[in-house]
Amino acid sequence: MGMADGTPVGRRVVLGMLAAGVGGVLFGSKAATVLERVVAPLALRDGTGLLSLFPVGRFRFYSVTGPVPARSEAEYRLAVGGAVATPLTLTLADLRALPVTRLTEDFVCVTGWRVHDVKWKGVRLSELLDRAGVAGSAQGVLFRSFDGLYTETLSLAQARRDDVIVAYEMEGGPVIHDHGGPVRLYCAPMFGYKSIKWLDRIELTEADPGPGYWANRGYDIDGWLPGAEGRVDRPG
Ligand SMILES: Nc1nc2c(c(=O)[nH]1)N[C@H]1C(S)=C(S)[C@@H](COP(=O)(O)O)O[C@H]1N2
Ligand SMILES: [Mo]
Repeated sequence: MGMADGTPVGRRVVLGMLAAGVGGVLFGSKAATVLERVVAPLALRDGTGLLSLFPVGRFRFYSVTGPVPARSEAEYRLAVGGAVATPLTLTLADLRALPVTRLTEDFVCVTGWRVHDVKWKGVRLSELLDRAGVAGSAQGVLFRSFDGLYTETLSLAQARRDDVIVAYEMEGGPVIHDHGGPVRLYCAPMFGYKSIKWLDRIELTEADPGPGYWANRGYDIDGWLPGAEGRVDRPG
């Protein structure tokens, strides 16, 4: 989200050309293109986070916490816990060994930017829930990020949709760090803020998990894209 939604760019907003060093941290030292090195460091800071002003590739990057320490594919673990029969700790290899789901959908941020036909690959969240064995007492799902701040939540029915995946590939390659890699949630029927980046824990909660990071700040807790709630999964 980043740009103060629906409000004119106000005095809180400082348009800063970040020092090249800061851009390097935010966008990764392995930035592949000149675009990423030269253009991406032009960022808008609005008091809630940092948003790249110009697309990098087809995307903008957004993080409420600014730079997030990278986690390598080898050290990455995803925990599934809380109200489950069998808590899981999954490596990236474990995730890749599970049945694959591919989705191609527009990625839509509530602030107005949209990326058409983004290809995602991962494992259905429902697959992980089934493997962990959701307890009858579970009321919802809470997602945590290794940025240490961002959270998201889904109802059990939302979490079981066919178009909600734990994604490890995007646009034909690994989910890169800036996009929340090695693993992020991709919740196709909802606005981008539901797709938590740098996912490291999925928790089945005994109470209603309530709002996540942005819903706590006024956004709709469900975040349905127009028409998407009743939509059936379109694989591909
Ligand atoms: N951990 C974390 N996840 C996050 C965010 C964030 O700031 N931190 N921003 C959300 C918002 S508002 C959007 S639009 C998308 C942006 O994804 P991108 O940076 O890959 O374009 O990630 C979502 N997930
Ligand atoms: Mo967003």
